[in-house]
Amino acid sequence: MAGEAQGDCLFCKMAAGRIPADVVRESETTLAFRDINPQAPTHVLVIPKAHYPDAAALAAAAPQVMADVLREAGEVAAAEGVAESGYRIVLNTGAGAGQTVFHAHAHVLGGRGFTWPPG
Ligand code: D5M
Repeated sequence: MAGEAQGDCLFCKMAAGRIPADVVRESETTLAFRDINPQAPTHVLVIPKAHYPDAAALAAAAPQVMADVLREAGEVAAAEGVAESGYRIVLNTGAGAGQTVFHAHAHVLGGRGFTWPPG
């Protein structure tokens, strides 16, 4: 059922504290931790603690939690000192777009320049 922890999900295990995470922020509904393979000086993932396979599914089933994720992304950017210079929030959705972990997450990338279109 939507939102229920999945036993084989890496980010569900991190949300439950069963796999270590380099946590930078936590709220009642979200967890923010550093990406293990950073693509920018600041690269933090913000996840809902509950399981949804991607951001669109999260927004459809729990729009307030999606709003929490985006608010926390902004708080991370401010805390990391990248809000002024600009930062990127990325929601890879589907394997074809580069999603590799099928638990919704927002990438918060900052601290360097960005090009458009993205790769
Ligand atoms: O992004 C999934 C991201 O998850 C990718 O940038 C690596 C990151 N990742 C994978 N395992 C870990 C652990 N254990 N800690 C921190 N970050 C991790 P996607 O958009 O699905 O490609």
